[in-house]
Amino acid sequence: MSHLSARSGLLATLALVGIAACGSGSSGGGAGAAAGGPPAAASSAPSVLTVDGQKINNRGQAEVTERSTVEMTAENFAFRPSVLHGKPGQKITIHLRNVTATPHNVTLAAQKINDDLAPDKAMTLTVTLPASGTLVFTCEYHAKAGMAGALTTGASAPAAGGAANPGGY
Ligand SMILES: [Cu+2]
Repeated sequence: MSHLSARSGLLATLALVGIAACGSGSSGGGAGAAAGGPPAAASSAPSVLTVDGQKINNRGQAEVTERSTVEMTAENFAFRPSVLHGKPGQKITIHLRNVTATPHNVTLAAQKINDDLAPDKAMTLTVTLPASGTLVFTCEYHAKAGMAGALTTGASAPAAGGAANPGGY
């Protein structure tokens, strides 16, 4: 994957694609942050972002400008939330929990991050938001399946471009 450079093209492609992997198997686990109410059953198709050629299964955006830490879960096959938006150059510590029975990974080559995450384990990693534009991270095992996320700054919030993200996270 050589497309990890910071760019501002996250809005370039916002496509709605049905994801076959969304079956009845994921119990959600009660990870806490999603206490907003039951998800709309049929009305909201999952959205998929594409940044620098990397497909991102979009499970919502978190605003982290006023925060130093954020909770994130690794699912099959997405990070939730998928997009972290904050200040240019801001450091943010991610508490990432793998809520699946599948090994996952976080790779952010530009920041020399390549960490595996075993099933039902959690880890902490600190990333730096880009000076401008958008930086993509992936699970190296499932990147082709769209298991990826983005760090973004500035006024162009990637998930806000279309009405494609009802309810958010
Ligand atoms: Cu994965």
